Amino acid sequence: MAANFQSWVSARQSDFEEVLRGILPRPEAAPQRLHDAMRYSVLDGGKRVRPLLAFATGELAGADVARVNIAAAAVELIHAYSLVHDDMPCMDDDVLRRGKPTCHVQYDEATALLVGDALQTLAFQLLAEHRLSDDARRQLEMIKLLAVASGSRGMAGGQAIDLDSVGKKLTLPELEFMHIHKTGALIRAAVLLGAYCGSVSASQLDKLDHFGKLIGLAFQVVDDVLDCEADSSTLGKTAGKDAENDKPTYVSLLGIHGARDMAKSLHREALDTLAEFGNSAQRLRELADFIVLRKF
Ligand code: GRG
Repeated sequence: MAANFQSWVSARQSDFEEVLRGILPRPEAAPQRLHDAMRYSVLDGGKRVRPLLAFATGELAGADVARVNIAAAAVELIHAYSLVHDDMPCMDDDVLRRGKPTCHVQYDEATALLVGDALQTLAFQLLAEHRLSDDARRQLEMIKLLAVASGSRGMAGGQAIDLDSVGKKLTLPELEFMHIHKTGALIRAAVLLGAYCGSVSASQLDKLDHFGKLIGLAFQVVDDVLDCEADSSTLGKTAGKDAENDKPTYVSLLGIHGARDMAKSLHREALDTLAEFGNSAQRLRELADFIVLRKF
């Protein structure tokens, strides 16, 4: 990672951590256990890939960083809720997340369920109570965008297909459909929300949307490869779960080399969609490189 990019990432991550600390309910406020568990599940962990994408498109679109902070926080809260629920016994039943015991292990199942519910509603509260665009209709579009990306036509729908696919053989288009929804929809939303906080033309928005779709899929292909190749301490979550759960993945369908090749070609295509942006898309290019070349 180039030094300049590394310092941009570190600065954005540490500023964003403070933003999240300020947004989440204070741990001493009632109900304390729920608030404590919400903070446990969101703070001090995660790569913050989705917020970083929103910051990069926000910079490209000349957005006010205070606005992007709120949009990025909304996406990250939805992401954190999805991880808490995904780890529960009724779904993936996992004990390790971000290098710590999962929420239901550290607290209890009912609390984990409520943490997810409360993080999700807090995300939409943020989008409704802060001004994110000078155009009120644009702000409503942003709320709808995140709702669709998170709901049954987005992440929750992808998760439903995922749960249903255990032990089944999916074709490549079926696997792609699942992941475009389960993982890709929120990544795409992060890219677009950052841009919506600023100003871009309709054709630039189309290009960013396409970039978000490609890099969201690349993220998942790499996730499948890492699940096979990396160990649990590097990942901060249990490695090898996909094979253990007999889940169809890019690796089970294409083999490790095929999956790596697919990630490379999605990466190339994603970079191509940014060609017209010149230097203003440099951070997005670097994030695309990070997403594809990451080791955790
Ligand atoms: C429960 C509605 C609902 C959805 C869950 C996102 C998801 C859907 C499940 C997570 C399971 C999983 C491992 C998905 C693969 C890709 C993914 C989202 C990985 C985790 O994201 P990272 O690597 O995590 O960005 P950090 O911890 O860095 O934020």
